[in-house]
Amino acid sequence: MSTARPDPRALGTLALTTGRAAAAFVREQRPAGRVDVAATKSSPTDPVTEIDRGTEHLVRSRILADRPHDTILGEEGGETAGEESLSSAGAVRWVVDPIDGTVNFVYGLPHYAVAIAAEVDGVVEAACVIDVASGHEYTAVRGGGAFVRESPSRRAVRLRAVGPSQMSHALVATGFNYVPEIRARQAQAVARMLGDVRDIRRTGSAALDLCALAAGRLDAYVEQGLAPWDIAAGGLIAREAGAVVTGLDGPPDARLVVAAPEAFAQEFIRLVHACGF
Ligand code: 2AM
Ligand code: CA
Repeated sequence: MSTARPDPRALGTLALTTGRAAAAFVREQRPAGRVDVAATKSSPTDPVTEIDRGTEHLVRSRILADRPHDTILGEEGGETAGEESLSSAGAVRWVVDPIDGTVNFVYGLPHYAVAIAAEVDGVVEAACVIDVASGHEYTAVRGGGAFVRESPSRRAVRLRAVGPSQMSHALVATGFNYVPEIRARQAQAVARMLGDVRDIRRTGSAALDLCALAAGRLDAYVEQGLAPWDIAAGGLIAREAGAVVTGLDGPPDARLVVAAPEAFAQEFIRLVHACGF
């Protein structure tokens, strides 16, 4: 089947309307207080996984209702191939994290997000990250800039990543993998970095860290052990706000994600390597 190359703005609109519906679902499904994961050991899945799955199902249904031939990669459901082979020109793959910041979600810390990215021929062309608790909507279309709206009715404000005047003033976000041995190594690298920067933040949501960098609320970001759905949407938003988002020897992947405003990126990347990330 041959398709015209999809319009990235139309993909962005579908990402945003879908993300809004998904965020509303997460908001409505989350019980008050701390989600008691342990209390439901007798059931086959815990309530968090249920909400995760329900949210991803909603996202998949909405996208496929509009674009039935697309491929979708989601944290919960894995990759479901569309009728359109990914090797054919103009093929679209959606990369979906139904809840990024799961531990915050469990504890009732208001810092978790729905993240949706649309790739065309393997390149992220449109993305949205919705901060579920605040309702803030971060969006980007490749080449068109990154924006935030405080709510659907508010006007979109352009985002601009801002670097620090010097390394010692850099506020750096990071995260730790769930695997104990990996997080111990990450902690050593972070400990080495602490003496060179203003301070470290560990917010628990990679997608929102990248949006915060885009909005100038952080100076840099480094993390290891992430999956494509953690970084696809936030990565485009950070890039479109003027940040470099890179990996160990090319694009970011599970081995390394580093992001910093363009003017500060090379210096920060050197520090990341020197610290042993
Ligand atoms: P999650 O909330 O969807 O699990 C926190 O540092 C960030 O890392 C979150 O975005 C979290 O995503 C992600 N994360 C932590 N450990 C991970 C792992 N083992 N695989 C993939 N993502 C992980
Ligand atoms: Ca995630």
